[in-house]
Amino acid sequence: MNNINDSYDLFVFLKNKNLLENSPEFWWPSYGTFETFIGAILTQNTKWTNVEKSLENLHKHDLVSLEKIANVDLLLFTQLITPSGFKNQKSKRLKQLCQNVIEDFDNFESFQNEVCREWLLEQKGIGPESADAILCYACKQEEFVVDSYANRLLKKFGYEFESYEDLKSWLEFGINENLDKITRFYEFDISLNQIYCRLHGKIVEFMKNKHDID
Ligand code: 39A
Repeated sequence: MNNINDSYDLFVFLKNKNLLENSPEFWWPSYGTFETFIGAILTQNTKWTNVEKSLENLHKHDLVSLEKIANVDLLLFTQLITPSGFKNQKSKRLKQLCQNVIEDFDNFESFQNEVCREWLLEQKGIGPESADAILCYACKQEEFVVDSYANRLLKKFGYEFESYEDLKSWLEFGINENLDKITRFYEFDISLNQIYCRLHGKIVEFMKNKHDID
């Protein structure tokens, strides 16, 4: 079995497996846009393919904008996001969330630049994983997303973590400690946020495609 001492070892283990060859560069489609903000909520407790169907419906109705969702007809919105499940809860929460963003930040660009984890965690229906997904993929902030895939992969390597925050710290620490070495793997300038995106994406793809650790 491969010996994984820290998240740098995990990075090296996943690096040459071509796990992102069919994905966008920073894995999450439309990285850095409002679409990832909605996707981070829609993906709660459902498969990504269902999220894609909801996003397609929203695009067809030209509703992928902060202002439009804040003012959307709730019945129509609920109908359009039905494929991603928990439709009544998610539509109500997403609409309210968009209204709160406008009230506190005025527009999505200011939200991207100014929001912090604490603000997100105060919002109804946003836990640590959704908060970090929004910060990492919609706001390009240096926050690693921890999900059940990361938990299950590290369990295979013999690790168990007591909390979300413990696993997040473990994932971030090994990367930060070896940042110079990691950036040299890339032929282009890559930021810490982008390294987090790619490593998180690799973990998800590795687990979804049922690869083995041997
Ligand atoms: N579970 C997931 C995903 N699976 C995903 N992609 C594939 C592209 N995203 C963006 C979020 N959550």
